[in-house]
Amino acid sequence: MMRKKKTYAGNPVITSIYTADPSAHVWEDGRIYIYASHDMDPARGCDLMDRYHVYSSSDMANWQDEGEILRSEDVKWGRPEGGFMWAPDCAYREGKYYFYYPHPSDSKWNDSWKIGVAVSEYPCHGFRDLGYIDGLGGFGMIDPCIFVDEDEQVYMYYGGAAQCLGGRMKGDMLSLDSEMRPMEGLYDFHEAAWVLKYKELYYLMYSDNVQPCNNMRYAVSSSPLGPWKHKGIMLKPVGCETTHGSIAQFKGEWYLFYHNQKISGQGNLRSVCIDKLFFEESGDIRCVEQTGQGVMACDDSFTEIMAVDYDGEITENGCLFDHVDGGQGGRASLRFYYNNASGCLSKIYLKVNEKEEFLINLLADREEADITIDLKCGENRILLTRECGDAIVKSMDIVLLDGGEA
Ligand code: FUB
Repeated sequence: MMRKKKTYAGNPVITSIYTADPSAHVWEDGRIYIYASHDMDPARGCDLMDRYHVYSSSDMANWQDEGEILRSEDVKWGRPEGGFMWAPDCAYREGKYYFYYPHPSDSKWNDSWKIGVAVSEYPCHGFRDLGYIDGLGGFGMIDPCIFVDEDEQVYMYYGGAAQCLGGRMKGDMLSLDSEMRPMEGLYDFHEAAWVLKYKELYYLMYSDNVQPCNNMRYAVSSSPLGPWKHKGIMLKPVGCETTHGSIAQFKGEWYLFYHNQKISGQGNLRSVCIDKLFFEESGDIRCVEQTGQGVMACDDSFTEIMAVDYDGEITENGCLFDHVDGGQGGRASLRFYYNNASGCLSKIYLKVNEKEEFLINLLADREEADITIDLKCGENRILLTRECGDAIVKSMDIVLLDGGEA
C-alpha cells in the first residue's frame, strides 16, 4: 500500500511519542531535520527523559521518524542512573554531523551538567559518543546551541538558571577557542538559547522566567557574542511551563519549531509543533501565531511511499504481528492503522522481539501512528498491548529505511 501524503502538518506535528526541545536544521541533502528530546511516558518531572529521535522532511508537512540516535546508556561518562537527556542541538562540519546534548555526570544531577558530543557521517543515524566538552558545564548549565557563521567560525551558547554564556569553538567541534562569557543585554533570561543570523543581524531567542508559563523572547546584536538588545516576546506561552525551540529557513520560508502539552495536558509530556515565522521589514520578528492546522506542504517533493502491509491478529488486550520480515535488518518505519471512536487519547505499549520499546499515543482525531525502531534480519514479532483507552489497532505497514527488501 502507498503511504498517503499530508497537505498540512497539523499541530502537534509529532504525535506517536512525546517529543520536546526541537532543534531544526537544513542539511546538505536538502532535507530539514528536527533533533528532539523525548519525554518518556510516564514521566517523573523531566528526570526520565531519554532516547533522542530525529525527524526529517522534504516539504514541512510529511515528517519521517528516522529513529533513535542516542540514549543515556550509551554515555559512559554519564550519571549512573541515566535519564536527564535534555534539549540537544546538532551541527555540520566537513562531512560530519556533531550532536550536542546536556547530561549530568553525577547522581547530583543539577550540579554536574556537562555538554556531551556524539558524531556521525550521517544526519540521522550512526552516532557515536565522543565524551564531553572540557571547560563547559556546572550548576544548571544546559541547552547547548551551536551557531556556524558565514565565515565558518563556530560559536557555542548554553545556559540555564538565569545565566547565558557564549564563546568561540575550534574547528574540531569538540573544544573551546575562547572563554565562555556572559551574554549581556538579555532581559529575564531563563534557558533555551538559539542563535541565528538574518540579513546582517544576529538574533538570540530564549525563554524567560514568567510563571506559570514562560514566554519566548529575542534580542539582536551586530556581533555573534553581543552585547544584545532586547526586542520583546516572539512566542506567547504555549500552555506548559517550559518553552523551547528553534528557527529555520526552508525553501524560502521561515519557521518556528516549539513544543506544547496539547496531547497530554501535562507539562512534562510535550509535543513538537511548527508554525510560520515572519520577519517585518524592520527586521523585527512578528509574534508567532500558534495554529492547530500547522504549516502547509511547501512543495510537491514528497512522493507517496510504497510500504509492506500486515494484518494484525487482534487479541483481547491488543494486537500481534508475528513473522514480520525485517529484510536484512536495520531501521524500520512502522505505521499502525487504528480505530479510536472513544474520543479520548488511547495508548498502546510496543514490544519488539520481547524487547520493551515505547508507549505509543493513538489520538482520537487521527487514524495512524508512526514509530521507527530497529528490526533484526529475518522474522520479527511485534506486540502491542493496550495501556489505556479503547482504540483498536487493525493493521500495520513497514518501510525499511536502511535498504534491504522485506
Ligand atoms: O526538556 C528539558 C528541559 O526543559 C530543557 O532542557 C529546557 O530548555 C526545557 O525545555
